[in-house]
Amino acid sequence: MTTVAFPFVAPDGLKRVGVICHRHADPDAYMAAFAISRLMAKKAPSAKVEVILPDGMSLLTRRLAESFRLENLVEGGGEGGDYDLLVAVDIGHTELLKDWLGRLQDSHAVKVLIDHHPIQEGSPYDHMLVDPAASSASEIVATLFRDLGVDMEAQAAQALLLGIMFDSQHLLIAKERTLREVVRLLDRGASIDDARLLLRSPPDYGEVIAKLKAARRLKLYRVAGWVVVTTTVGSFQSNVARSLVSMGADVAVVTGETGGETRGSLRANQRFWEATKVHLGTDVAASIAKEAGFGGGHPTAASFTCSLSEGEAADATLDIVATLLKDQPAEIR
Ligand SMILES: [Mn+2]
Repeated sequence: MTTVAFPFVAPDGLKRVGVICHRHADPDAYMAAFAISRLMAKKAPSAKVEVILPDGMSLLTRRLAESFRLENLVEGGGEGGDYDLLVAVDIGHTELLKDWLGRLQDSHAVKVLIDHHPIQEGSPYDHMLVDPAASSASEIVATLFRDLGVDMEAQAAQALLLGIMFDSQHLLIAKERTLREVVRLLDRGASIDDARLLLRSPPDYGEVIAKLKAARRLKLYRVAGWVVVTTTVGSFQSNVARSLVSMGADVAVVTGETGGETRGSLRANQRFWEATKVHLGTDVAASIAKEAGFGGGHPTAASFTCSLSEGEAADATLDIVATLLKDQPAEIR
């Protein structure tokens, strides 16, 4: 029997529920999944709820997961057999489900997506709770507790606060609705000081070296008055792109070859997005990946994978940005 509200199926009939994160799960995906497992424990106490990590988690997530342990954490393929309900959280591109995309498509389960990334065409879900205006998947889950009238315990509130803070640059880019949701989480017993402490990472020298190498190889352009930088590095592309934007670049394009493919990470500042309406996810990453790869993301943060070399991918991305800005890139030496 299907119902109109989450989980879109009568809870008493549920035996096995899977909550699927994206590959290399970040704190938003993991904490949203953690809170959903708590929500399901209340809605369907007799169901076994598994949180599924199709392809690992980030270092920070792994550290946080020690304080937010899950009873049934499935890493990789997991056990066989089917589920009654599958909830995918914070996925973005279905490609990020890795092997679980096939499992999901073949499953007889009711399939639900909870996401703040734009909906893709041909999504394999029966129901979608998608709100691209939300800061994070965690924010959507926080709202869900309220809508369903499910009591939220302090640990679930803390988990959701961590997810929201991670995806909103520690609330720096949080909108009013997000801040209101955060206050509700604090009322439920979450602590903002604890969240800040937990999200602080010791320096990772692999990342430090990647950033400094990328800085050494940096190419600098002026395009329609904007400062666009490109560089190549084999790892930590998104962290490198983020730090280049925090140094003042309007747009950063970081590409690198790993395991026979090229990954690209794109970042822009809010000023660039507001003035140009060039959407790094749908206009740039999706377009570079169209020929041979996949890509997408948000207006100011996007990524792609493609079969071009890292240098070609950086040049092609720069060309797309320049075309959208109706200008030629002028290299600054
Ligand atoms: Mn997210």
